[in-house]
Amino acid sequence: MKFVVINACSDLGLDVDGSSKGPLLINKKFKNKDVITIDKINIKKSKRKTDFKKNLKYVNIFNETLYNNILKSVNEKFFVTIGGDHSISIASALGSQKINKNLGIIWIDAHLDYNTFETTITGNLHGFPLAALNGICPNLTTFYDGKYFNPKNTVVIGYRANEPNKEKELNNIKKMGVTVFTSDDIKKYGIEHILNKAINIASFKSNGIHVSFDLDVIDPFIAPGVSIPEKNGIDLDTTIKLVNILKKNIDKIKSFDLMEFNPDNDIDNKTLNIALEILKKITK
Ligand SMILES: [Mn+2]
Repeated sequence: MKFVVINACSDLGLDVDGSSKGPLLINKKFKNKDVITIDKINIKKSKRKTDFKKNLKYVNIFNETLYNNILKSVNEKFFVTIGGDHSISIASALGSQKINKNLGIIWIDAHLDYNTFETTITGNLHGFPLAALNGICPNLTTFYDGKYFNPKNTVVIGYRANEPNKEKELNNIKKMGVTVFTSDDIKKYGIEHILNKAINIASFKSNGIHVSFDLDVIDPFIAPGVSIPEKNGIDLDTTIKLVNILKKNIDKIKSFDLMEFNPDNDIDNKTLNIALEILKKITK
């Protein structure tokens, strides 16, 4: 199929380095003639424990650039955004929303990414994007003047409640009406059941779906090359099934993110190879 690839080279969304190098490594092996690269912003990034808005200004500058490039270059073509940390998906998803209007979203991730400045305990903005996409974090969407994603069409798949102090984030996401399927739900009911439900929810009365895939949804034993690994992730077989089901529904999917590949933490190119496999399946 015809598609545009966007390399989004930023790791400003967290105090761990490395994910900004992900896109170009993937792109060496995943070639396409239609490629846009948004370069890393070279600043000394904030990693201070007491900074609860880490690199906010530069995350916004990066996302505004990415968003404008999407509006300028993508038109109505299917596009794949390769990260980079997950704060980048604020721009890719809103770009797709602006183009396609009234999209639902499926957020495949070990984390909820639903923090706000009221709930964050790290100040790492890669933990905020889904909240921003539902419109409750306006400081991260200053460049955007369109409709946000409706929480009723918003689904998280693969969350595990490993982290401490997550009650507020979890309360917010439930209060907003987002559907959350955990990693345990997938193990209990099977990925076919869960993902088909998610597709129905995200596409209900919408014009299509933006899918955001965070590689940390996969068990770190299989895909160690991420910045914030969480144990009890999905296995390889489930990952392949998941991607095959997405492909089967590709007519509904308008855009796709592959996020959080961190080559610094990868072992024997395990994660790189899975990332390539996912991209090939989605775009073939
Ligand atoms: Mn994420």
